Amino acid sequence: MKRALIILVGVAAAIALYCAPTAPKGSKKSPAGASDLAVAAQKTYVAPGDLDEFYLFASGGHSGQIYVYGVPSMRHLSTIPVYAPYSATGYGFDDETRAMLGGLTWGDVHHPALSETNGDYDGRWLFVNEMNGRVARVDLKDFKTRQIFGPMPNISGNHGSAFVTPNTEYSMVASRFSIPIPKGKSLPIDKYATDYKGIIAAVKIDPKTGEMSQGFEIMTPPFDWDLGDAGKKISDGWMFWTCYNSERATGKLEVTASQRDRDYIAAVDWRAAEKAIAEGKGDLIGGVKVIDPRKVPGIVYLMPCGKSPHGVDVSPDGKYVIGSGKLQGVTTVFNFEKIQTAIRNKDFTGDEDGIPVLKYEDIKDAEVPVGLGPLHTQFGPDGFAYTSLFVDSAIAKWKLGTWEVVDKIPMSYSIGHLCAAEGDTVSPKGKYLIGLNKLSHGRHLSVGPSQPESSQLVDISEEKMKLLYDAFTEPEPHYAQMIEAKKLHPIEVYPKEESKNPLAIWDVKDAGVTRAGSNVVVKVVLVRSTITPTAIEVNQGDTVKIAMTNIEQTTDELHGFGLLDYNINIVVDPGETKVVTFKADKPGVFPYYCTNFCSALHQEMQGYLIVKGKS
Ligand code: K7E
Ligand code: CUA
Repeated sequence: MKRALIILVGVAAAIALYCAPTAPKGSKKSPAGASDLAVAAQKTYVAPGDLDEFYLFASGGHSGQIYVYGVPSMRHLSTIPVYAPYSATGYGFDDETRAMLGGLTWGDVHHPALSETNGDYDGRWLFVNEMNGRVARVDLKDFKTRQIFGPMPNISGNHGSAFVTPNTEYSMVASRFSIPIPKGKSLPIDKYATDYKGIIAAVKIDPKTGEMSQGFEIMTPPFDWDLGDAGKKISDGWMFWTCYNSERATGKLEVTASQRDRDYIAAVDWRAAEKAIAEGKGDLIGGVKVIDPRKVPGIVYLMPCGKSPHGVDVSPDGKYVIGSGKLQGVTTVFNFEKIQTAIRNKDFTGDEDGIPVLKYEDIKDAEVPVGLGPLHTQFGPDGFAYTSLFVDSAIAKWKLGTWEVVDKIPMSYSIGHLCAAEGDTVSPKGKYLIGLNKLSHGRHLSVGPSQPESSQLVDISEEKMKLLYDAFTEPEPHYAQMIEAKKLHPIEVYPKEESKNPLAIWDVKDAGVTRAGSNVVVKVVLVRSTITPTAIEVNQGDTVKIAMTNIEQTTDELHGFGLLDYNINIVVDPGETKVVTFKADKPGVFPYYCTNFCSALHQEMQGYLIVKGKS
């Protein structure tokens, strides 16, 4: 802060001296920095009609959504609704997406995870967790949420996910909150240390379709599991998660859960867990097979780590596991081979409910003096690591192997996660790094008390990191994934030949109402510039199912169906069919109209639902 002030004062003086007549009021430009600003502008300028080099998929936190940006322009391209209704795309209004949301209308999204093949992003799916025990899959063919799996049994506060393994075998999950299991059982809080349980779990992913299903669960002491990362290359087959509150405390955790000097990183041999489950070694709890490490040893180990760690990150070669106490001034580099040796030699200092504890000194390679408040680490292509420092509000760049800190750049302000181009894969792309900051105050036009978050684009192509751009993003940017744009090939139209919905129709001649008792099915065609039929008559009390097909096969020709007073808002992409079912319980005449501006006669695209009263 002090340094920022000094710079500001210096800059103000420079403006006054040299460019008072030309600099816009409040400009922070200085003649000395001008060339840098010009370079930064050039590096981030994507000319009209040109395309960005990377996609950024950013967590939308408790908005429940994923935001898509182009990098380096940092332009917001689209919002992918996942856990909350989104009227812009009609998400959560039609039968299918409403069923997927399952009655919940919010989710707290934390960690998006792109699917991987051999540890590299393959551009097929994006998985993302939310706190209410769920993981969702977005298909990157059409950028649509296709599955929401969960809420999973026994898991409360699904923070430690949706990290995928190097060949997308699993999306890994860990509970932040411990509860008595199965869910639904209640026990007094003074039983917390002994009878409440944490859970580590794996969601199985079908390699062809991406469909998720229940994998396995492992019971743990009531630690608060925080974040994870899958091993890769030599550490493939292992999964790592940090935890705080190894004190098993309750109440004011900022005090009670900070008693010990160290918490843990769990090292989980997930192939061994898979095998144990296949051999029938799990206990059925809450409808799922759960491994109790007391009965099934050899699956989980605990690595002591600085107090209350947050992120844990595995280097691209899989050799190093990096994690640290979030109030420390150093980050610890653990050596995977040393971890394996210690496990083989049974070099343990004790156990936690049957889970062996390794010796810190035996498994660590280095403590890197990155600065205060290390949270998360990402990687470049050249052996450099980048660690976010919350307390210092900065990013530290350091070298793997020599453990030398070579550069630091301030972040405005209070960085949490950071995201480098493919920076958590086996082959990071370098070039860009984005600081996902918690505070933005004073760096944008004020928008009142609800301030946006700030995401700052940093150039990492040279020795020194350079700030390129400030972008302002929706809450809450916990984590993001940046992938080369050339890896994605989204479709822009659903081809008519692939239409599978039995209620789809492709000719206005087939549109109309059919009735079976009080069940009414309405087949609707949406095409420029008519909604056919233009009037629908039903009786009060009917169950009405409207199936609408947008028969356009042209990019960008979306149509909407807004039905006033019935809270129905559907958007149908070209070639898509959407179905909405509702009870026509209100008599009267209700206009429906196209909500997406589609043609010169868009305004004419309207009709009437007539609900005849009972008497
Ligand atoms: Cu915000 Cu990964 Cu949920 Cu760190 S988490 S900052
Ligand atoms: Cu269709 Cu506007």
